[in-house]
Amino acid sequence: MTDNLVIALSKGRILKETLPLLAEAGVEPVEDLSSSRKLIFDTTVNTIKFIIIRATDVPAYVQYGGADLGVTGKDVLMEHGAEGIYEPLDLCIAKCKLMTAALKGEKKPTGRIRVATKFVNLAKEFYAKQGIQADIIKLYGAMELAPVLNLADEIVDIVDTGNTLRANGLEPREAIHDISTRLVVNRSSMKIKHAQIQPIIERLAEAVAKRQRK
Ligand code: PRT
Ligand code: MG
Repeated sequence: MTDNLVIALSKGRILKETLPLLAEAGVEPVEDLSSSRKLIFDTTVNTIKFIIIRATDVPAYVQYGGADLGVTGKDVLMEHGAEGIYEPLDLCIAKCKLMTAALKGEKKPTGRIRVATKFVNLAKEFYAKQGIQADIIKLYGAMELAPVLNLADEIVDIVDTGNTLRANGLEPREAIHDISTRLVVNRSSMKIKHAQIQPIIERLAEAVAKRQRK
C-alpha cells in the first residue's frame, strides 16, 4: 500500500529556491504554481501533493499532521517551537540573520527597552538572557518604521543585505541567530511513512550537497 504524502511549501521568497531542489529530488509540480489560485497541487509523483501556504503557517501544518513534510525558515520554526516537528535537513537557502536594529547612532536606553517585532518569543528570550527588561510590541510587517516613528527603541527582524535598514535610517546591532531554510517532518509521519519519506530526505540532502560543492 502506498500512502499519500503532503509537503507544505512556503510561498514567497523561499518557494523559488525550494522548487529546484525538489525537482532535483525528483518531485515537480505538474502545473505552473504562480498562475494558479489553487492551494493544493499534484506533482510528478502521484502519491505526493504540494500545498503552498504562508511560511508562518508551515510549522502548524507539520506539527498537527495536516502536512507530512514542510519547508520553512529557521526563524519561523524557532518562534513557533519544535514540538512534534523533526528537522532533518538544512536546505541552505534564503540565508539571513535574525538581528536587533536601532536608529543609526542612537544610544540604547538604560532602563526598559521598547522592542517592535513579529518574533515575540525569540525577542523575549533574547532580552531576558541579557537581563534587559523589554516591552515587546507585536507587529506583522514593516518593523523598520517603528523606531523612526518612536514606537520602539529597537526592532528584532530578519536582515540580509542590510539595505532595508539603511534605507530607513537604521543600523544593525546584535546578531541573534543565523537563519536558513529547513526541511521539517511530522514526527509520527516520520515513523509511519518512513519508507516513503527517508528517500526524499536523502535525495534532497544530495541536491543540497551538490550545491555546496559548486
Ligand atoms: O510575507 P509573509 O508575511 O507571508 O511572510 P514573510 O514576509 O516572512 O515571507 P517571505 O517570503 O518574505 O520570507 C520568508 C522567509 O525567508 C523568512 O522567514 C526567512 O527565513 C527568509 N528570508 C531570507 C527573509 C529574508 N531573507 C529577508 N531579507 N525574510 C525576510 N526578509 C526581509 C526582512 O524582513 C526585511 O524586511 O527583507 C528585508 C531585509 O532584507 P535586506 O536585504 O534589505 O537586509
Ligand atoms: Mg513577505
